[in-house]
Amino acid sequence: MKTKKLPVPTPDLRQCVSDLESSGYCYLADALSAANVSQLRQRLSEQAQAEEQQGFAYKDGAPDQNWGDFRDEDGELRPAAFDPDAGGVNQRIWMLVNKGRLFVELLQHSQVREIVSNVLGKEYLLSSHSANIARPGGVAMRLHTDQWWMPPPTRPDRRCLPAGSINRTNFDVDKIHGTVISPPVVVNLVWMLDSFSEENGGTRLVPGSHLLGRQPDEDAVSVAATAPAGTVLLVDGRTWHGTGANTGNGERRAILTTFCAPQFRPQENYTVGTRSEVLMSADDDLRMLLGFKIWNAYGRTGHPTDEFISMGSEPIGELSPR
Ligand SMILES: O=C(O)CCC(=O)C(=O)O
Repeated sequence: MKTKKLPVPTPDLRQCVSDLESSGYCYLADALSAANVSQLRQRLSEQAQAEEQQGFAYKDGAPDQNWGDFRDEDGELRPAAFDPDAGGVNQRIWMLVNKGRLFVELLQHSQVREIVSNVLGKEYLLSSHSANIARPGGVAMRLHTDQWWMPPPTRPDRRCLPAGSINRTNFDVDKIHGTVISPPVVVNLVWMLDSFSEENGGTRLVPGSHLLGRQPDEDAVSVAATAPAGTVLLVDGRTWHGTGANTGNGERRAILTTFCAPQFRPQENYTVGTRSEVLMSADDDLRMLLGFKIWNAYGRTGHPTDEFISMGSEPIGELSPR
């Protein structure tokens, strides 16, 4: 049987687009310079250490972490995503837009943005911008997709799970796999600040799973993302993936940036949570990513034809004629 070649790091954008389409992920080689990687490592490590010292650290990847199994309507075992109280050795650092200019600058990477636009179109939102430091002893994360909430296609005669009732452990999956599937509405980036290997917990990926139209199978066979520091891994929102187990003896630092199409709700709420100094220096592109640009009259606070919303101005309230 002829096996399909798996994506390898390449500086060729057309190859990246093609790998993303056929395998559900691609690697953009040398996306970050060595100097940039080293500055990002330093800022990230300082922030991680400070969050730990000051009691804000969020940890996961404990050996006994309950990632949660559940059975769907048909009795099939489905994986849940993470347990918020898991504990463990891996450290997540959230809301990077507020934690340093270097992190904000990553969002302007033109080649990466070109690949993302190819999937999501001209306008999209930043859904989350965080980091995951996978440490020795951290166990593998359950395979999941990054658009698990997407109501899947269905049949006219089928009773669906109400869209608002979908959660990380309760998906609606019709058994019409292979005929129609949902489009990608999310692209996830993994900026490698250390070289990724099987040993240090390189992201697990199931090549081609983006075209299966369902949530991950319990026994799916995955491969580890392996590439040098400075590479960006781009993952289609439907691809089955998760952090690998770090069985090595060094940290695997990565920045995780997720974009979603503008009609969906981002994971991190930037219109409320972005610090004022970041907003003050934001250009229109960053304001779009952060959700301040009105999309087809959605996201407005006043007139539907306004282009952007702004912070700090009091909305029109109850009025009386003069
Ligand atoms: O850390 C990684 O390699 C991937 C993390 C991931 O899949 C997630 O946070 O959803």
